[in-house]
Amino acid sequence: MYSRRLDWLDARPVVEGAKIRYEAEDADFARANARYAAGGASNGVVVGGIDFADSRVTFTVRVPRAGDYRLYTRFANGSDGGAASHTLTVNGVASGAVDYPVTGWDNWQVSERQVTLRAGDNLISYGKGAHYAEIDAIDVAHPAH
Ligand SMILES: [Ca+2]
Repeated sequence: MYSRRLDWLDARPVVEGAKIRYEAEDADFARANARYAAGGASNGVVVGGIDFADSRVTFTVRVPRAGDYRLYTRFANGSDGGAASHTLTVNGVASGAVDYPVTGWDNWQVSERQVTLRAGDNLISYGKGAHYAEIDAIDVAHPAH
């Protein structure tokens, strides 16, 4: 039986709990670069080179209402140094990190955490943390009630 509530985002229905994908290569990135023909990647393209203090990958994520959302980051970490991370900034506020175990390059896995978003547009920005990782895409899930 279909029993999930529908929410509305602009004129579109959104199923609560459903993941909405945002490709990293479609995000606004600086001091980082799109890498094409990335094996196994969503849409075949990822963003890498997030290697500098001023590197940023910023997603505009639009949600129907304020609340806690699940943030799934598709990443690969082939760092020799071990576990990697990106700093996370949500709407200009430092919001901890996204952690990435070593997977090897082009082995795309998902790192999951929670973020608090406001109704409408949100800026979710990744910056360099420990070691190095590439981002393929993020998925944002609307909370189920
Ligand atoms: Ca991608």
